[in-house]
Amino acid sequence: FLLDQCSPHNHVDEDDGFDFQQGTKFKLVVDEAKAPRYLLYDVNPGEGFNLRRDVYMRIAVLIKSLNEDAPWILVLPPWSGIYHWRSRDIEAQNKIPWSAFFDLSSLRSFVPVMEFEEFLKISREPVIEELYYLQHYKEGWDKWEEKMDRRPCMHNPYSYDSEANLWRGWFFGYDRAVGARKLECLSVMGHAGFVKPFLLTNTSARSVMLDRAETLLHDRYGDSVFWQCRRSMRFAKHLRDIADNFRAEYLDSTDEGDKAIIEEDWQSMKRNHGDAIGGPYLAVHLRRADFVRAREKYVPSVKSAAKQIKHLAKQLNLTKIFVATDAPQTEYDELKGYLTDFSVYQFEPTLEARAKYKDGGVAIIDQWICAHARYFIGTRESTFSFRIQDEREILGFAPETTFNCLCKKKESECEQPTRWLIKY
Ligand code: GFB
Repeated sequence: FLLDQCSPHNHVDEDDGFDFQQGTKFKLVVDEAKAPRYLLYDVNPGEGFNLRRDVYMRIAVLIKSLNEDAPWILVLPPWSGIYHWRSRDIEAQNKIPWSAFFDLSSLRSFVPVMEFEEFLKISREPVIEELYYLQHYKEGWDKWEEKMDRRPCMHNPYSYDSEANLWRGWFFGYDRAVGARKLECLSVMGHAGFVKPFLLTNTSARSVMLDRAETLLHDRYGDSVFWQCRRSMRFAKHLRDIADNFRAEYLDSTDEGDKAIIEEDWQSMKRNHGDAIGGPYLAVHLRRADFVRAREKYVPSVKSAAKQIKHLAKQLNLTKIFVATDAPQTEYDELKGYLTDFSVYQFEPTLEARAKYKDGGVAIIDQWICAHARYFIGTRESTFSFRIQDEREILGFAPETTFNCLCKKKESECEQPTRWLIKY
């Protein structure tokens, strides 16, 4: 049983609150009959930051629904071994808590969440009771229907440690410091909410982990609950502050001037399209690196991207261009070389800043700057660009300034992003 603090009666105690980041106190309310259960999850190891944010939303919406019946807490998977976070000149980027990137009190006003370290602290032993490895159906499918079955594992990255009687595996980079008591593979085809009855009735384990949680789909992509969850995913204040200072210093962009004021509480922030006008710059998200190969059909050459950017900046009468990119320096220099008529900016952190905020923090700073531009153009099919688009919806930009992507070639038109408009 995981909760040491469990007492026989309802119990709310300031002093028993666990200390989270920035002095936030988490009040643990324990009712023995209804002691909370813990849901953990992980995602396919190769996936990037913004795809992982998307999976968080699927699971957070599931947690919200579970809490209508019984108290469940979402244990946030630490950030470890993320494929794209490769800066070699800083310390290994492992076991990073969510508070490094997100405002936890804001997440908590949607659903109860806790860091994995907090979960370990309140656990008697570093053990997850039940682990379900989600997989597709071996035989594939002809007709889509929601279903779930216990099946032999088609691929099993865990191994059994018979001395400890535990399943060992990656566990967010904690490896052998953590184990699972039981492991099963579940073939599943369905929305995240579909596993709710299973969690409520087929298992009574105090802690349950779903690995390969990206197998589950969004319950209702784009509805008002989806947007509540998305609005609650505020970036950590220390990262927003850095981006805001950069905007003010180089891009003549302030919240007041841009008509993009942030309310303290996301729940009271409601904007109409066109309320925000943004700072006087064009922001571009130019996804390169592995995307050049993975999305060869869509990603333009640097030269072609420059042509499109130039054309757009002229059309919009904007002289400043902010570029967020994962391109190597040589490609960025090439791009700048084509844009000599404009002032081109990139957020270039010092080594010290990168060591402190990590590649993930720098990516967030880039996203936040892009979110405040008068006009944004991103890379087709990149979830990094999608998350900037959502941010602009939350701030109240006109959709035509947001849902734009570069085409393979300047000369050919291409499909533009779906306009997933905010719903309150
Ligand atoms: O965020 P993400 O899932 O977006 O993964 P995609 C891309 C990662 O690359 C980001 C870095 O999380 C950043 O770490 N990155 C990309 C950037 N663009 C920028 C940028 O403008 N600025 C900074 N600072 N960093 C999918 C991946 O990526 O692409 C999949 O999730 C796979 O795993 C696929 O790799 C090909 O949706 O673009």
